[in-house]
Amino acid sequence: MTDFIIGDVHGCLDTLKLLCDQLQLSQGDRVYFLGDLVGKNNDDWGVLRFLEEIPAPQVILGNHDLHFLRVHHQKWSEGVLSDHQMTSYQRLQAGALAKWDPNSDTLMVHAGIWPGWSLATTLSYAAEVEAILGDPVLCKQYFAVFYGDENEWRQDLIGWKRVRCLVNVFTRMRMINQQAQMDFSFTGPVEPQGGTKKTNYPPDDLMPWYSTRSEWPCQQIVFGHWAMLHGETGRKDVINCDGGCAYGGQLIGMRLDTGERYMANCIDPV
Ligand SMILES: [Mn+2]
Repeated sequence: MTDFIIGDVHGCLDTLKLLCDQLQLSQGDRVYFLGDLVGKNNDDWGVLRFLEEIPAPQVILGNHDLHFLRVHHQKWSEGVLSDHQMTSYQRLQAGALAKWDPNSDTLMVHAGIWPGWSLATTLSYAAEVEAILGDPVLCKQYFAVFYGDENEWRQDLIGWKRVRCLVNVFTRMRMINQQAQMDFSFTGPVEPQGGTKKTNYPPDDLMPWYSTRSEWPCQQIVFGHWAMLHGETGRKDVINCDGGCAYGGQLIGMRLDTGERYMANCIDPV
């Protein structure tokens, strides 16, 4: 009975199989996927179908997963996908925006959480979006107004602006500016705390979302989404597991109870 986390797969099916061989999964184990299972022109449907072979897969949704759901929503709702694709679509659509593992007191999200959110707040905001994805009528309406750069969370946001802002926090956020707004343009590397400054690091008025606070409402937060961090935040309580597999890097796995890491070098075409 071991719990594992796997970072951003991005359709890299053969690399995922390599990593799963290393994890030596057995019945009773649980595997949390940190989001972006799909979406870099690799074998998206193949990865989703492979989840059938993984014991208790726990899907957290990333920005690419939501885009994939939107792209295939019409065909899914008309029932014209293949049987396997119908099942795969439904499994992805049932994914979460945030998951919390009580045994290790770990919060898992694709991109991040807003500064100041408690654990209960985070899970309830995630549930708001999950409820929309799970409602055929609301989901269709949401996908019609899908894109928006709402960059500043406020509790009094309502309607689709609220939904889009929550989705931006959970699935797109990296940097926050001095006005406490999300900056969606910077995707590059960040100086590790205690590290040495390099020239391609971000402007001084931006900081990573996880640097906005020194303590979390849980033991640790694990996230993906940010390949240029190369799996390093410089902090033990905020752990990145995106090894940039989609860019020829590694797919990262992590054991939840011990923090032990596993790496598979990407063998899929990128
Ligand atoms: Mn992402």
